[in-house]
Formats: sequence, C-alpha cells, structure tokens
Amino acid sequence: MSDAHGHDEWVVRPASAQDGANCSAEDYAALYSRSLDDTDAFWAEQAERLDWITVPSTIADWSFDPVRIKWFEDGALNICHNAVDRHVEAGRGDALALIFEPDDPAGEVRRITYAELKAEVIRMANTLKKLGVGKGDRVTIYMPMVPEGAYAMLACARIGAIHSVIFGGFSPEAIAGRVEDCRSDWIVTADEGLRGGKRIPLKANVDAALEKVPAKGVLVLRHTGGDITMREGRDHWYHELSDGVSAECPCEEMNAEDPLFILYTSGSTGKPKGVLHTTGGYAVWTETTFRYVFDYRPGEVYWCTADIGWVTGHSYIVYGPLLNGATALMFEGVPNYPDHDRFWAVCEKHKVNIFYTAPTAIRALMREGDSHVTKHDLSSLRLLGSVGEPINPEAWRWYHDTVGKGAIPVIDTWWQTETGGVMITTLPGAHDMKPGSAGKPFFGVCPQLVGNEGEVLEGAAAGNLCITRSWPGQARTVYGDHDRFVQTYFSTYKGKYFTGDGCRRDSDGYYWITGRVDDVINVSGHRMGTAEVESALVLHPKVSEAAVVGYPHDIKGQGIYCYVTLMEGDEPSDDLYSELRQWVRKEIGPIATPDHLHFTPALPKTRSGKIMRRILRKIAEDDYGALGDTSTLADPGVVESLIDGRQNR
Ligand code: 6R9
Repeated sequence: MSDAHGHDEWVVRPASAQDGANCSAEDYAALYSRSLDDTDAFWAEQAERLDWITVPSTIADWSFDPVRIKWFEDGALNICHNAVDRHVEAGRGDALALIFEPDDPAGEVRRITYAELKAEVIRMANTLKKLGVGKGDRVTIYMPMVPEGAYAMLACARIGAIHSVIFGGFSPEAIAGRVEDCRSDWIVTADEGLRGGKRIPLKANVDAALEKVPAKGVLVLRHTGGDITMREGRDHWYHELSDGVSAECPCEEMNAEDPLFILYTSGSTGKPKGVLHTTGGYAVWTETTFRYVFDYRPGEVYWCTADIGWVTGHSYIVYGPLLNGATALMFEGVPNYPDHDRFWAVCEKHKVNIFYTAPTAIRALMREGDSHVTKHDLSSLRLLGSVGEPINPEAWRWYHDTVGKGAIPVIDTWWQTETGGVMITTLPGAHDMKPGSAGKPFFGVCPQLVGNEGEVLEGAAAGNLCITRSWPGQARTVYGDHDRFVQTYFSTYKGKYFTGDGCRRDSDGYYWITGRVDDVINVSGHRMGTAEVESALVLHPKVSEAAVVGYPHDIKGQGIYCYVTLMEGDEPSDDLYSELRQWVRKEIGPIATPDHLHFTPALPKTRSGKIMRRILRKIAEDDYGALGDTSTLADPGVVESLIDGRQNR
C-alpha cells in the first residue's frame, strides 16, 4: 500500500528469528525514555561496559548555542585497550577478532585472534614510535582493505596519535590537500592495493602527493610486491622497520575529550572538512550502537562491506565490533569480482550471520538476477543492514525477500560522519520495519523536523532534519576551523544541529530520509560536494565556469551532472568531453568522475550573479515543467537554450 506521498508503508513485523534479541519493544520504550529523562545515569551505565583509567564523574556537558560539546569530561581511558587488550585480559584471547577475505577468492584467508591482534597492534605502535610519532601527532593512513589498515588505526589510538584515514580511491591531489590541512608528518600506506583484480598504485599516489607537501616519514606495507620507489631517509618498509621492536607497548592514558581521529568529508562549500571525533564519547557511542543495532551475539560473524576510509568502516568494521569483542570480516575486494555473486559466496564461505552494506551495492546486484544469490547457502544470515543513502522500497524488498528469504530483519541505519554512529534505525526484535524508512531514533537521539523558516513541525510532517540534543558520538569540531563547524551545523537553525538532510515523519513516528537539501550529492553512498567537483573543473585551462548538480541514477542513487562553460575561443568536442571527465577523476578520484557533461555558453544566474542551481537540478532531472520562479533570472534565454541542449542530446 502506498500513502499520499507515494511511500510504501508495507509493514514487516519483527521476524521470529529475532527471538532472544537483546532489545524488545518494551525494552526500547523504557531505555529510550530513560536516555532522555535521566541522560547522565543512562550514559554512565552504558559507559560501565568499558574499562576506564579514571571513571568519569561528569557525563553530559553541552550547549548548541554557544556550541560546546563535552562528554565524560573528567574520564580517562584508552580505546585501543578497550577494543583489544580488554578482551585478552578477560581470557578471550583465542576468540577471532578479524577474518580477512582477500580480493582473489583463491587467495589466503587470514584469521586473527584477539591475542594476535594485540601483538600486531603493538608491533605497529612501536614501529610508529620508532619513526618519531607521539601523542597528539596526526598520522595519515592510506591503505587497502587489509588488516594492517585496522592495526594502524588501533596503533595510533594506542599511543595517542590522531589518525586521518584517506580512502584508497582518492587521488594524489586529494591526499596532499588532506595531509596539508591537518599537518600530518607521517603516512602509512602499502605498495599497492588490489580491487577486482586491478592494482591500485597507493605508494605512487603518495609519492605524487608528497611532491606538493612535505612529510617526515612514510611507512610502507608490502602487500602485492609490486614495483615501487622508496625514497632514502623518508620511506621505510614496514617489515624492515618493525623487525625487532619490543612486544610491549603500554596504552597511553587519554582524556575522554582527547582527539581520536580526523575524517575528511565533503560539505556544500569549499574544501572537505576534517571532522574531529574524540575518545570517550565515540567509544561509548560505537560500543552501544553496535551492541543494540546489530544485536550481536558472541561467536557470530559480522560483515560490513564498507571501506575503512569511510566513517562506516571506522565505526562498524573497526571500533564498534572490536569494542564488543565481535568477529568482524574484512573484505579487500568488490561485489562483482570475479562474478556478481561474490558477496553471497563470501557469506556462505565464512558463515556470515550479520551483513551490512549499501543500497547502491544492493541495486547493482539485484540487476544481475536472483540466481547469483540462490546458488549459495545463506542460511547463516540472521540480520541484514543498509547504510549510506535512502534505500528504495524495491531494493529493500529484494534484499529482504531474496537475500534474507523473507525470514530475517532488514535494518536501515541513518547516520553521518559527524554523528559518529547510528542515529535512526529500527532495532531488531523491537520494531516493525517499513521498507524505505530508517525507523526510530536510537537512545539519546532527539530528531526534530524544521520548516524553512525555522518553525518546528510536529506529528506527521516533512522538513529539514535537525537534532536538538547532543549525543556522546557527536563530532566536536572541524579540525583547525571551529568557526566552520559552528557555521556549518549550528547556524542554519539556532540551537540545533542541522544534518543537511530532508526528512518526513509518519504518523507512527517513523522517519523517512528524503536526501540532502544542501549542495552535497550522494554518489553510491559517498558524499561529494558539488563545489569540489566545480573547483576541479575550473582548474582546467579551457573551462571558464562550472555548475554541478546531482540527478537520479538507477544504480548510484545520484549521478554527477556538470554544466560547463568554456573559455572564449574554445569549442566543445568529444575529446574535450572525455578529457574533462578524466581531469576530474585525476583531481579528486574515480568516485568523482562526472556522469554527464553539459556544455553551455552561459549558466542561469540571478541579477546578483548567483547561479540558480534549483533550475539546473530540474533540467538535469528532465523536469522542465517545474522550474519554479524564474523571475529573478538575469537572462531567461539561458534556460531555454539549456533545455534545448538537453532535449537534442
Ligand atoms: C554513514 C554515512 C551521510 C549522509 C547523510 C544522508 C545519507 C546515510 C542513510 C542516508 C538515507 C540512510 N545517508 N545513511 N540516507 N538513509 N540509511 O553514510 O555517512 O558518508 O557522512 O554520509 O548519507 O544524506 O547525511 P556519510
């Protein structure tokens, strides 16, 4: 059944497979109320599952106007101790922490116990120390999806260094910008990465980045054995430098509010922002959300298909699962190599119980037909999750019916780099599911829908999604630019955190995310600032002006549509079309490759010179009837010629 908005309200009851789930409907109601009514006591209790060097006596201390966010302020702990050593000390050293499935299905699977993880993290930590890395230093991690990537993150956390992981698909330019922004002197990388049988020149990309910015040291993991150049004095092989390091490395005592990591993410303006997370709140948030959202049970195999270069990999491959003593699978490859059944083959091979992926992957695999799924024994699966972008009901149904055989829950988890962990989701065992809806707020989360004039919308309504109270996993600042943090998230609606997403709430109190309302597009679940693509385009000598918008794309969710004005005397051509696509790819990385370029002699502007993106979005969507108010256009003829250009394609 569809409602007036065309949304599918098909309700799915909690599956019986969820009997024994750690949170029933009654538990949820009680815990949610308590998290709001007795916030300090609630979070102090959740925090008790962790080891603290100093147990915090203050819990929440925050204000959104002026902006000041602190949690567990006088507490001290080390998150690496909690994710690794704590389990070994509790006699669980033989339990599996990580299972590594390589890109090549015939390659060697690695199974790493918590005791081995501890030894590996210590080896990495002592190697970083040998390079000169200390507490508070920024370390850039540019790694393939191999366990050493997780070791590097945990090693930084162990010695109090701040990690900044950069997705392995980013270009040298993007690396240089991020290294420079956080003034990171050290980089951990590998010779090459492997994805879908292709080699990714990680070290060569780092070399190119370091032509532009200085670095004191580069630590290189030998992974593929590919040919690379090592610069004397700067570059060190991990296997050489780590040889003979001590097997002991104490965990640094960290204040709860000491920085843990920086993660760059795209915004609607300017360069990517270095979102900063701190130690105590993030630890409690990822531990608690993983525990309840994934309803993890000891001995189960959990697989999140994200990359550690994104926040999902940080919170739900590394920190959340390991803080819970879970077994997390790390997959180096891609969903369609060597064939479209790879995800399901891996689920069968490792008897995966909990599987967490993105709608873009689900849509791409759905298109290849059911036989890729049905030929595998997926009876180990108990829970399916989705993250990264709105999941369309059709993809949800396929995931639920074909992958989950209609017998297990699908949770749709809404959250952001800035939120540190899941904010809105159905909880297995507690909530009915509605395909396409993220569900209900997690403990401590207070969503609010706000109209464009800032008016609060009650009951069933649609508006801009804000969060009115702080939660432990909230980002604390933008590294080196606190004003930008305040400006970006707290100035649109005073006293509230603005997510940048549009959202509808139905009469059952379920939230339906409708997508970004700012100039951020979501390409295959990856955030891309239109401004970033525009700046890359205008760097090209033949480009005079560019305006970039998102448009609906069957597989990627949104595609990248670029309007381009050329310099006087330059003419559009097929060669230039491909050249500009390659150019953006090189400037930012393959995920930013434009899907469509639209050459135009001019862009629609207001008389004050502002590009009218609203109109450009409509044209890219082929929605010419709904251009809205065009009365402020400086030259209405521009719009007509754009529509002509679109129709004559
Ligand atoms: C975790 C992550 C955040 C943006 C967010 C929203 C979109 C994420 C979603 C979703 C609808 C979901 N988003 N999960 N939209 N339903 N379940 O993806 O973080 O990369 O920072 O992106 O992604 O638009 O604002 P990040």
